[in-house]
Amino acid sequence: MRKRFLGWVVMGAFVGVAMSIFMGPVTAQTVQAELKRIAQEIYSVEEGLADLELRAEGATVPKTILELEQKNLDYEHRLWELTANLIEQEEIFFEMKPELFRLAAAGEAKPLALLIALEKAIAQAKDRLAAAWKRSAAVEWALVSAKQRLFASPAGAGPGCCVKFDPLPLGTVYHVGDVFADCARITVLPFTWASGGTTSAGYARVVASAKAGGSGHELAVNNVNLGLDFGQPLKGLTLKFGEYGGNLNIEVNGDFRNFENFKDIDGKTIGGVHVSVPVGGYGNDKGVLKLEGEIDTLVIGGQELFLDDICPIEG
Ligand SMILES: [Ca+2]
Ligand SMILES: [Ca+2]
Repeated sequence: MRKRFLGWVVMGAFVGVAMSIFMGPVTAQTVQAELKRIAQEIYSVEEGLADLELRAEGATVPKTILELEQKNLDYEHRLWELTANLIEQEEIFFEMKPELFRLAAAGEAKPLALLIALEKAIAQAKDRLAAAWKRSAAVEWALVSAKQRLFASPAGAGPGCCVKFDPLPLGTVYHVGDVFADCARITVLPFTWASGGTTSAGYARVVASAKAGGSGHELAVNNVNLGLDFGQPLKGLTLKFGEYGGNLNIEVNGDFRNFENFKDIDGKTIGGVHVSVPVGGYGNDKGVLKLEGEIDTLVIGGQELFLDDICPIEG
């Protein structure tokens, strides 16, 4: 009697499950549709991450790096949510499985097709999830490289090291906020016009135009300043310039000057450092700038300025 009763209960349960699978509020088809939606969302997250990876590879500014890190974190949160959604659907599907198995074993085509389709949908969603997480990791690696580039100790720093711009790829353009290293760490900064107004719209470009009087590559400085950090205070430095128009900026140890031609600062003391211009400096010419005295910080820039061979004075 007990056995028979149990049989009815089991049978009733089967009917109930069968009802819910094909007709109830949560059907296998609902699960299938939900899995499809989850997979599509994961795919769009992965696309967003692919875009993020490209941007991370080109990141040069701390602000951008932090923004990209925040975006990556947002995408990670979304992936966790989608993972939770996926597991939830998997659990609902798991409840249906015994009945689908039974119906499939009984030779019914539709439950078998559903069973296989749902298993496939889950596997595909997991594949996509794995690809998206891998992409998120790739963003992370690209950001690690960006930070290493940003904070690299200046290449070749040390005695006898000059900024020659020769190792920098020809045509590279740097904007305000960019940092690059060639012997010194060089930060691109806003420029102040003769009027006193400032601009952050300028750039510096690696060229080979032989306008500064050095050799190989030189830097064309167009309405930006360059902050030069040799990693230690200097006893002075010399640099070669070509100055073909507009005004110039120099700031030595925090002492800022805005002037027309290098000759204007010849013989002056700026930030406790003696300035001389032994060659050129009259505007529209090549020349040499010499700074003698302890330099802790140095910023220099112009409008149509070319720089090469920025060399610390040794000894
Ligand atoms: Ca050079
Ligand atoms: Ca000038």
